[in-house]
Amino acid sequence: LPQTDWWRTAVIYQVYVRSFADGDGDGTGDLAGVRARLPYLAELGVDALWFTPWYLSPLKDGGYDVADYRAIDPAFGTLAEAEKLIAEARSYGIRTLVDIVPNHVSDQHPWFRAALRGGSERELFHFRAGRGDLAPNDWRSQFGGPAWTRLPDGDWYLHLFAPEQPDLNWSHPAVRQEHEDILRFWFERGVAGVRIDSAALLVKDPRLPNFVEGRDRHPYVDRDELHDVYRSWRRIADEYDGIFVGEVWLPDTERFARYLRPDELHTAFNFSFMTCPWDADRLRTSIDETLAEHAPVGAPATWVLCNHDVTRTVTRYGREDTAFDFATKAFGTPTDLSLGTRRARAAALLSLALPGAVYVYQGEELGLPEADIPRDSIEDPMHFRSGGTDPGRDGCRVPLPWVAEAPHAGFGGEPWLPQPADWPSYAADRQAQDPASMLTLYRQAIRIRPVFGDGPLAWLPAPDGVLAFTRADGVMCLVNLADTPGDLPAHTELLLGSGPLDDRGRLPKDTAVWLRA
Ligand code: ISL
Repeated sequence: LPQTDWWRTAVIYQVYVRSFADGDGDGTGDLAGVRARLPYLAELGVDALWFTPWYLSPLKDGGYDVADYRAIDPAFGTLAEAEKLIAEARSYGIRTLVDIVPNHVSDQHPWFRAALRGGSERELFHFRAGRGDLAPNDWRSQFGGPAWTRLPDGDWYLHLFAPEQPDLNWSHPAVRQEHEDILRFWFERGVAGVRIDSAALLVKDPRLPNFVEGRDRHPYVDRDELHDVYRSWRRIADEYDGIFVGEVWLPDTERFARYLRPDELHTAFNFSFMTCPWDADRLRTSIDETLAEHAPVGAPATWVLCNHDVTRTVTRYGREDTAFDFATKAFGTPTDLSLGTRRARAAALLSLALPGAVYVYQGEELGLPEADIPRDSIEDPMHFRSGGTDPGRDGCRVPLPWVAEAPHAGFGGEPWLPQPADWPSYAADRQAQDPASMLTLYRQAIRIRPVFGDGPLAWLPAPDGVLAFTRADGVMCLVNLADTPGDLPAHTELLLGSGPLDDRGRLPKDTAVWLRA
């Protein structure tokens, strides 16, 4: 594969292995399933695959609870098979990214097991005495409930997520050393990049102050010491031509851009676009702010519509409130799927026309909706830690439908999460035959996308509610979010549309087109 700055314009497909394809019929997706579907991914035209954690794990948080980074979970396959998969993908021209989770490990990780036995390994975590019967401080877990769990011996340990995910102590040199070794381990195995989970949370104020006391400076988000960690990681990545994509949730654009300085992370997920409502002004502002914050540091933007933590795009856009917010996720929110699908198609053309890299979460190319998971099938710790009020994130993690006529829509065995009754209608084999399907749209868009080149974005004059921009001479992207149909510029050739024009050749509401003069 050519060693260019491929990551600046790449389309990267996110594989949630557990739900992608089941090669051995046990109901859990696995590496054999991915290998069998490499031709599908090649035909889709993606440049790289990002695998959510596939390492040995009790799967208390879908693999974001790692027990051993140097082993693949037996439910998914073996290390030898992962190496084979990386090589096979490369033979299709597809690069591989792995996911690392430096904020915490599984409570089954050998370090934490030794810490529980009372060893000096406790220094690798945050163990503290309580304040009488109270936890050492007032921090809350991101999944709900206190961020501290008490052991029978009276000590407490910190976990920003589930109790099965104890936080590591990043002031300890062994923690830094181990993660540098893990990076090398995977770069040596041919991966092209690494996604960094919860990248702004690792370092804690060593005093572990209450929130009230630490109000001027957040005690565990975006600490300055993080930049030192990422600078040393960057030196390792550079030895291998590897890249990073950071999961950095920070509303402050100036603080966000610090992670993207030339000697730190190459890229970070653009969550402002992912959470933005379907509104022309808001989208335009989000795009402009994104480009403006990336330009000074020379990092490419990324465009993300969905991932394994948030509501599926067609469902989000089919709701009255089209923004995404963890805090407002609720059971049974009404959705108009045909509206949501129309918008998701337009959003696909929008994101694939913007300057930078694009992330596509598995199943988005099939237009899958968020599934209603029966309460007794939910596995996500977010659901349980919320006391059952939050539906959690399983609704976007349902095993994919591949073959309409096959049992379990061709996923494999009885899926670990139930598939909705209409899942076969979304099957990849059916959509591949349908010129109007979401899959066909994604395939065409990824194929045609290079016409936009790598130039900057320039907005074109357009009526209210219409986004119109160009990047290469004569090539345009138009998205109509207004209530009325819009005229297309004269003397243009239609390269691709997210839906049909109306009978007078105008661009209908919630439709996008790519045009060439
Ligand atoms: O709380 C948040 C935003 O307000 C979150 O963004 C949180 O930091 C984020 O969802 C972290 O997600 C990642 O790490 C989690 C895991 O459960 C997710 O699946 C993963 O994407 C813990 O490892």
